[in-house]
Amino acid sequence: MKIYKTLERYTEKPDAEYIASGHRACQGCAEVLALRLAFKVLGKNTILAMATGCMEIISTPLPLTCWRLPWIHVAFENAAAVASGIESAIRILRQKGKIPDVPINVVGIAGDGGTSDIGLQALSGALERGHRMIYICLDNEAYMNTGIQRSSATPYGAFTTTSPPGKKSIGQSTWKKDMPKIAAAHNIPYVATACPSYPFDFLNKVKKATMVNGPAYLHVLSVCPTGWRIPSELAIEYGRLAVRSGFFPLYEVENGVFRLTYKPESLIPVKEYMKGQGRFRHLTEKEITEIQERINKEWERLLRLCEATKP
Ligand SMILES: Cc1ncc(C[n+]2csc(CCOP(=O)(O)OP(=O)(O)O)c2C)c(N)n1
Ligand code: SF4
Repeated sequence: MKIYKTLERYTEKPDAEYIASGHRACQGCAEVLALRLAFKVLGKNTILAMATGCMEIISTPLPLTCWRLPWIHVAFENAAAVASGIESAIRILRQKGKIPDVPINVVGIAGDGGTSDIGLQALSGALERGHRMIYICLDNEAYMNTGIQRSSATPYGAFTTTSPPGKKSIGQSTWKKDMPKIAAAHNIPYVATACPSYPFDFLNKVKKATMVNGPAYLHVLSVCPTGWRIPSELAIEYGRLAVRSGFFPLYEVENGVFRLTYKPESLIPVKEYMKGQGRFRHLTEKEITEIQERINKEWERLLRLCEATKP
């Protein structure tokens, strides 16, 4: 599918907003921007199952909600299980002729904690069963709404309140869990990484996710100025730096075929991405070099995967 540079190509109603203004996201939150864009493509025939995370907290403080869609609260661990149940129910009701046969997008959403830690089991089950649903992981790289605790998606070396750097600690001491590749290992029809700093690439991937017959997994890097300790007006810029440095490559896996959807001519040094972020402020040159070496290796590995799976 070609990447078009107009919103009209992806949605019949570019001006429609499914997240009303007045929600409580922090200034500059790229996570809520990602949702706003995604739902323009998903449209009104969408049912959303959302796990506890920033996006639930900011969008549905009881008794208020900013969602203009059917939305169901789920526990931290089971967004995928609830979405898969909704999908099954719709299928049966259709078979029985109890609801009209119109396309409905069933979407499960959770943060990186709700996905790569506590929701992984439910997600793996739903992907393995082949439900026709879209799962969106909003990866802000920590448990942000409960006070910036580390998750398994927190990058190596980052400060969080549960991975504080000090004389004997570098900060987060494990490397970021590779969730997109874990999803891809389920051999589902569509997996993609995305970032709202590249909005048309992101819209294209959401559109593709609506078109596949089976599960689609979207892993969205969602810059969080509050947790990353950056000025709120720089969220989009940091998303770009993450992609251009190879820290967060943009790629998709369609029926097992890996493809980079944005290939920088050359990668910028990861230091350019890390240097302005308070969460990495304590790192030494030696540690940043170690991170650079790891990124170089993973980038090479991704290029090899793209080459090896070329049809
Ligand atoms: C079983 C369970 N454990 C812990 C919690 C408390 N809790 C709610 S949200 C959350 C962190 C969510 O982090 P993430 O999924 O990364 O979303 P974010 O807030 O970063 O958007 C935690 C620990 C809970 N609700 N249920
Ligand atoms: S803490 Fe981060 S992800 Fe959560 S609402 Fe604020 S900016 Fe967005």
